[in-house]
Amino acid sequence: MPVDTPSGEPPKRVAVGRRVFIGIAAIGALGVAFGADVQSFFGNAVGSGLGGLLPGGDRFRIYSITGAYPQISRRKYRLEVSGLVERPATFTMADLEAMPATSFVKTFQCVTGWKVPDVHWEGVKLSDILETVGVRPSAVAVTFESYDRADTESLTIDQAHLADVIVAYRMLGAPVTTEHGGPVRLYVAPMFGYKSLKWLSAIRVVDKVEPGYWEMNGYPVNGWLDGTTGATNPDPRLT
Ligand SMILES: Nc1nc2c(c(=O)[nH]1)N[C@H]1C(S)=C(S)[C@@H](COP(=O)(O)O)O[C@H]1N2
Ligand SMILES: [Mo]
Repeated sequence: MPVDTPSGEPPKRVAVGRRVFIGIAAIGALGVAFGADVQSFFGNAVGSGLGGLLPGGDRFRIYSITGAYPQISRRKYRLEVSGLVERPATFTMADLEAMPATSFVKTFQCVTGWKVPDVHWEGVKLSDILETVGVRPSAVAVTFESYDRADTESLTIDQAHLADVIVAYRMLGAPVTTEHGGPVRLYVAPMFGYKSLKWLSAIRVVDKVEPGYWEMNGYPVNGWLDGTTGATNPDPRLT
């Protein structure tokens, strides 16, 4: 039940020209289905730092720019990798699962303030995928596309090679659900949640950083959780 509400994620500097739809799927400690108004109140309250006082604390808010949750079966899922690479490739679920898996536990943080501690993630390192296709020397950045045909994201080549940037197929101890961006989403562990694009459809290696959907709406391109804007970033092309 997507809810037509003004953006749950007010932009820092740039006016949002369109509304962001926030679908509500995972709510209530007891599985109680709150009404949309109550939930959007929680969303706003959490964004203003009251999250710990409310029953919705420590829970994922399910976001979808479009209001829809693209349904892609594991059998039909494909990840296209192209651009400035030696061997463009299309990965199936089986291809991804045959690659070395990496897993870790980390607090998930949305830039609006809500966070979920101790989230277990599993998938393939983005760097392993990039190695498989062979990144050309002219590569500067990587862009990501979603099956929702709305969200886009980008990382520099150096960021894309960090060991905790993964193409995730398991989350919270189970296959990534449709609401959370399954069967495959990106998880950029060192950055705020908006970098972790859901329903990942394509990875393109490109020659410049292309700000994604949330960046066009005012969020920093370098969404480091520690708030730095490039100090920990080894790539001077980014700042
Ligand atoms: N395709 C897509 N990916 C997305 C979003 C979105 O709206 N659409 N929202 C982002 C934001 S702002 C956050 S905080 C996380 C939320 O992940 P969740 O919906 O699994 O809780 O997804 C990110 N990835
Ligand atoms: Mo977010």
